[in-house]
Amino acid sequence: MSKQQIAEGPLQPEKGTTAVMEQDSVASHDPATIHQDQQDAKEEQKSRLSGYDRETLLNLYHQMLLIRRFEEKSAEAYSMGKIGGFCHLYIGQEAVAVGAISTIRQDDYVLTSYRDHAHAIAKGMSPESVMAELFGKEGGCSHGKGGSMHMFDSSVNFLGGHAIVGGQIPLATGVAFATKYKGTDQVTICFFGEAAVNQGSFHESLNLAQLWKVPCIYICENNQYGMGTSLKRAMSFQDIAQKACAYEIASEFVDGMDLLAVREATQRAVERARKSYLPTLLEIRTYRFMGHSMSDPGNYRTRAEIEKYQQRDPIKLFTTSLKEEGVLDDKGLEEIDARVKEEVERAWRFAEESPLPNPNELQTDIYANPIGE
Ligand SMILES: Cc1ncc(C[n+]2csc(CCOP(=O)(O)OP(=O)(O)O)c2C)c(N)n1
Ligand SMILES: [Mg+2]
Repeated sequence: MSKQQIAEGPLQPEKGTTAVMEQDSVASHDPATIHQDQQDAKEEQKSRLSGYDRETLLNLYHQMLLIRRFEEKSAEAYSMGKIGGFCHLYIGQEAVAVGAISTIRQDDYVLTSYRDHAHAIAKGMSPESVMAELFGKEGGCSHGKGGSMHMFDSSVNFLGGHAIVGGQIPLATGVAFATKYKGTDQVTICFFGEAAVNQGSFHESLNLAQLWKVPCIYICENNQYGMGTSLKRAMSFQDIAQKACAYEIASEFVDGMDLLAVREATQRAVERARKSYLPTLLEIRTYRFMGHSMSDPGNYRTRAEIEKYQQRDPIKLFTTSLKEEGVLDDKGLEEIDARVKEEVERAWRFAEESPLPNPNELQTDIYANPIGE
């Protein structure tokens, strides 16, 4: 990638950094194709490992596993009636939040959609405060009044958790503008799903981001579905990264099942934002293994399709790469597994034991005056 391109405009997908998962098609469910695809993904990831020290790799692995087990425990809590309202799980997409957020500093900003538990934890919020929020308890990050879709913690610059599709995109653009205005070198990462790309707020934000040169990294987590509607049925032109051309913004396609590919693409974008105040659009192709939310019957896709992507499970892929390259053996894996289990149990206990919010607190932390006052 030339400096010229970075400074001036849109990038074409780079070879070697852009192992793009094909959009789904029935033909690609063939077991031989799946096997080959798996082998290629593993070899590509292994070729990246040498650039990392062991501690960094183990931290990344630990975070992905923590988020996976946290989400599994949340599903259990939901089915036991401990969590009310909506609950959107992130299982299958862990490499995106962990890979991207691991490249930024604590004083950088992150905003995301309602599928937000993973981003909150990856940005530094404790599993306790996230689980207690899910349980609607006082110990939650929003004192139990936000719930699953409204994780928020300004002390780690995690600015939500937004339920309106695409609503966080102009907010993130404004946050990035503010940091530039103040003369800091902070960057902002804005995550959103591919269905948000059809919203005007996406296009308006990208237009201003390039016009005003704001240090914002727009990460489209393309999991191929917006609720039960596939991307193909909702978007006339589906190469989302290429939409950046309309605004002369740099962009890349990234394989979202490869943690290290996500990390490296985000690193390039962060550098561009921090040093040159330039935005980037990353289209990260991924897949959610669970339904849209806990109440989704999931009858819009086949089991074969889900199983195909499960073969590319980002955690399984990373585990195999680490083992085959001798970074971690079975004993090491078991140790991390046990540590993660204990962390998630602790979060559950904390949420259980935390009191319900005091009814007197109903009107604190709200912007509008109650009706009649
Ligand atoms: C403005 C708006 N329109 C519709 C909805 C209802 N809705 C909730 S989630 C969703 C799909 C979003 O899909 P995507 O952006 O791909 O994110 P994903 O759920 O796949 O992470 C829709 C249409 C909403 N919350 N906000
Ligand atoms: Mg989606």
